[in-house]
Amino acid sequence: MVFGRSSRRETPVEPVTLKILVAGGFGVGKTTLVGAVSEIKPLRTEETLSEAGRPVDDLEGVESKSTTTVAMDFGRITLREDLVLYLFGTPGQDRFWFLWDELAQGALGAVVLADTRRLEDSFAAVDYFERRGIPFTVGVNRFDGAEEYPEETVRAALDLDPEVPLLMCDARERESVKSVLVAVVEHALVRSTREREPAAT
Ligand SMILES: Nc1nc2c(ncn2[C@@H]2O[C@H](COP(=O)(O)OP(=O)(O)O)[C@@H](O)[C@H]2O)c(=O)[nH]1
Ligand SMILES: [Mg+2]
Repeated sequence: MVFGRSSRRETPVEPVTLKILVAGGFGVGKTTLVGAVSEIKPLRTEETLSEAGRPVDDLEGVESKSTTTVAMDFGRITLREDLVLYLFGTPGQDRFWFLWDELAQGALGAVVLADTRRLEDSFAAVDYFERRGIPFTVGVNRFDGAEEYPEETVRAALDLDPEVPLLMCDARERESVKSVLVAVVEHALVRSTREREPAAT
């Protein structure tokens, strides 16, 4: 059998794989987001909230939540045949902060999820990525019954740089989550291109 050029074209292209972090306060929808888009069964490390954890895990506003992510959520989504994202949900509680630096290694960018009823719970995540220069996009997860605020109000409350994308989203909806992830990738690529350009004289 003779192998011509055509057979070479059939060789599958190795996709580019990028690592994206999913952060934000406790109960903001990180596990839901990863589960909504992941093509593999999301690997979750949920632990039933124990009595011991109750005074620490602030459940106000998330009363129906009975499990908590102890280590992380992990999922995968193919955005295009040549572009695969690996999603890592960061643990929401302050007592697991020591895992963040480990998770952040090699990340292209991040999604910071926010709940307008408890915006302050996402301040720490915004600070974290700003301080480390990791490009991020804010996804405002719309919860039923949560008041809707204009984008500018949310931006001001989170003290976001004008260049940081902010999108309204629903962490339960695949297409909605995909739009947020595309925004993260685009924002990170624009920023890295700009950083590589020689400074104008
Ligand atoms: N109404 C509504 N509920 C949501 C949404 N996203 C998450 N939830 C619910 O909010 C709770 C906390 O979500 P979870 O993903 O566990 O939050 P995490 O702590 O950030 O991982 C769960 O009961 C979810 O079903 C959303 O967009 N809308
Ligand atoms: Mg979770």
